[in-house]
Amino acid sequence: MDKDIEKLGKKIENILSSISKIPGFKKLKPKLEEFRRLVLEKRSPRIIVIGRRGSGKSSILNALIDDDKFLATGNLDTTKEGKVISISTRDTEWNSVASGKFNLEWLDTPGTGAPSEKEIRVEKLKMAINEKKPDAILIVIKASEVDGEIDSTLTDLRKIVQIAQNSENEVPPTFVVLSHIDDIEPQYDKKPPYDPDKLENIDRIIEKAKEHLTRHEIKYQSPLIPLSSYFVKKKNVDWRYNIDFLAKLLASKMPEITRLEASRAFHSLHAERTSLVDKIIYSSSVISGLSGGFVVIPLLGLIPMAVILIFMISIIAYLGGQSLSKKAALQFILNLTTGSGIGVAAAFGTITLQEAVKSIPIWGSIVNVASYSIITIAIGKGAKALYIEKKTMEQAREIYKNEQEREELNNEDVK
Ligand SMILES: Nc1nc2c(ncn2[C@@H]2O[C@H](COP(=O)(O)OP(=O)(O)O)[C@@H](O)[C@H]2O)c(=O)[nH]1
Ligand SMILES: [Mg+2]
Repeated sequence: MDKDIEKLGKKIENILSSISKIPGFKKLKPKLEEFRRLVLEKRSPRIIVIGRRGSGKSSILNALIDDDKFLATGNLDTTKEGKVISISTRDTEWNSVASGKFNLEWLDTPGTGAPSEKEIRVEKLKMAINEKKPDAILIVIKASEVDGEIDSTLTDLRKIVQIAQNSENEVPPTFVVLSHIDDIEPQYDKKPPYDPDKLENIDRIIEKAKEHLTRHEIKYQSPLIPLSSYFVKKKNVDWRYNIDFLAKLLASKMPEITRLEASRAFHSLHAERTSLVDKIIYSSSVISGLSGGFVVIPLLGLIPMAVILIFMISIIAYLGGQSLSKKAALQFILNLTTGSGIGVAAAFGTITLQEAVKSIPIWGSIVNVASYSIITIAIGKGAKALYIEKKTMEQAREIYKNEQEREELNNEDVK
């Protein structure tokens, strides 16, 4: 699927360079440049997580992606039939952790470890960082350690942190997480929101951790993040604390080109996904308005409008965790705009994509440049309803109809 989006993205690049000569493009350029970075140049975020074994590194990833089984804690988890239901990552190297719903580059490392492993691990980390620079670094310290063995932990982690931060350009944003925060007294108070006495204890731990970090000369960005990653879906237990805050912080501090994959992966980022979708719809409407019909784009294969719509729908569905083929995206347009695309659907097996595009009724109804934008917005909102807001096709159709009528009225006013 990702391949399809990439191919379509190349075609959108073509369209963008063709329309860059049109008067009126200049004013829209900043928005379209933003669209280019967010969507066309998107790539997976690369995150380094540093913390002792058992500090909760894997659990943080699980909590962010909302899958309590994804990364193994200890031995591989398998079902009775022997099917692996969780994966484990190799330490101190880049791992592509991915499912149908997300793509991340993840490197976790337990510190330098025993003297026998020390040099190997340092070398491994240097190699990994040479290969790919991290977009963010997370240092994980168990909250209960702050009052105890933190000195030995920080002495050990410091070396690794400094290597991870080593970069010719900018030091990647580095955050410190105080994990297992639910274990702080009073222990019966596990599920947020916490009582005032627990919050007071947490504040005290944070202040103390800050002193330790300064003394060990570990550089990081404020604020320190008290965190709980503990949740077990099957038992209906959810003690997660500040996971949504961490997700937001990461997504906002990493490069713009990682935003789309970050907001796809981190489950709590509903608002970020919605805002991205709105930007995608807006930019697509601008691109289809400018390219509407009269720009000849060599070697495109399909009419520009079809490419733009198929790309827009595919990327919206992708953000919603769904893969669509080009045909499925076209089918969606048919269902949305006519109420039933069954006839053409049946024919999809025997006709080409180009022919199928021509059979979609909206093409005939497009009369002026503004209409191209209107149709794009209306279809985009329909896709948003179905794939992001998880509404029914019926509701999406209603949204499409209203949107189109509303925009047409606005357009009349302007005239
Ligand atoms: N109560 C509680 N347990 C946690 C938390 N984070 C991790 N754990 C547990 O601590 C153990 C080690 O966690 P894991 O994520 O495997 O640590 P890693 O070795 O750093 O990857 C597991 O049993 C987790 O369920 C947390 O925030 N609260
Ligand atoms: Mg782990």
